[in-house]
Amino acid sequence: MTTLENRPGPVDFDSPEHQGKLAELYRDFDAVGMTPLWRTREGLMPHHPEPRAVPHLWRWSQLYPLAARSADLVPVGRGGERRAIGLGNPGLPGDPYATPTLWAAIQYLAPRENAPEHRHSQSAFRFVLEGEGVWTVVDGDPVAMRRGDLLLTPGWHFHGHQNVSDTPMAWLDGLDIPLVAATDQGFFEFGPDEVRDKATPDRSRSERLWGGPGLTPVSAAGRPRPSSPLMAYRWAHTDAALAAQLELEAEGQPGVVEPGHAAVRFTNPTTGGDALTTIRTEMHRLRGGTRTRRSRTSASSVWQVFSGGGTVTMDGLDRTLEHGDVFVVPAWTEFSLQAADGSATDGLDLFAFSDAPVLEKLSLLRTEVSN
Ligand code: GTQ
Ligand code: FE2
Repeated sequence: MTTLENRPGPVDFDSPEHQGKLAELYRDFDAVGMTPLWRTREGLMPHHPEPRAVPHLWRWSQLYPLAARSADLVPVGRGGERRAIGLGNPGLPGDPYATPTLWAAIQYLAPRENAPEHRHSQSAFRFVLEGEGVWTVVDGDPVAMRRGDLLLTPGWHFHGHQNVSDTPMAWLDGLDIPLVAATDQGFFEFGPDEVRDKATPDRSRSERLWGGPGLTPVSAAGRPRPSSPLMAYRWAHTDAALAAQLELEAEGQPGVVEPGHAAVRFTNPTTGGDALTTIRTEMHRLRGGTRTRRSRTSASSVWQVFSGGGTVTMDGLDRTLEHGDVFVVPAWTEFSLQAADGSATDGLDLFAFSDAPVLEKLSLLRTEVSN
């Protein structure tokens, strides 16, 4: 083998002859699609994540009216499938993606509108900021969508939506569309043009079977499923769990994430893990005046202000938070939250989703907390 040490004769690396040969070699590499690592290592293997996605915030006061305008101009139907409008990160031009792994969209259904059934390998959830009157029908099971609820559509479950009310309704969709695209895993099938079960029950069949706290049907016990069989996580339960954490804190008992900061994760009752295989979903509540520790994580996340107000700080830049605002925290971005204090909007409730479950399964998730 030839090494630098036993190479025959000295080589003058600076000679014009050598430089010419080298340029020729790189041209010939390029012609056959070969790329030497020594010319690209910094880009391919950075010392720490250098996300292309940037911190960004969309105001609900802009998103909602724009979504409403599209309802006057664009019908919902077979083909387009959904009146969903993706929120594109300015650092990912050309792709309507919030982060390299996550799709976030505002979906809008006008009164009496019906979005046809379909299924896809991408996993989805809906989070409801405000309103009601829509049922999402998941594998034939009608699931009511109301303020503060999280509704699931795990991958390859048929789903359609119908607005049975006389008012429009808009909500936040989250999907793993970019992850599925990057790994070439997209499968899609049309279902019926009309949603299969037009009933509008208060509780879905999935909630009747799986909605008792700590209660697993014995017919299904001991059989873990990849994603949650419970399709709805109701605001009354989420709200009570967050309130209880802060009450326990006031009593000097453990439970909160950090002082003044309560949080719950939406989990799969058959495993205790994340409700969806590819997307972590959580609800956070900050007591008025609370500032969270500064942290950074290799997961990328999208947040929506559910109620209250405050400030988010990303890479040292503050942005004020108002009702419904949606913001992106890219990978490895220093991040903290502050809740408003002493005003009409005391405290801060936020819904959050991230790609953390994917990174955890691949042993890629890293998190640092500063103070
Ligand atoms: O509601 O089925 O935002 O299939 C993107 C793709 C929503 C949905 C989106 C979808 C849906
Ligand atoms: Fe869908």
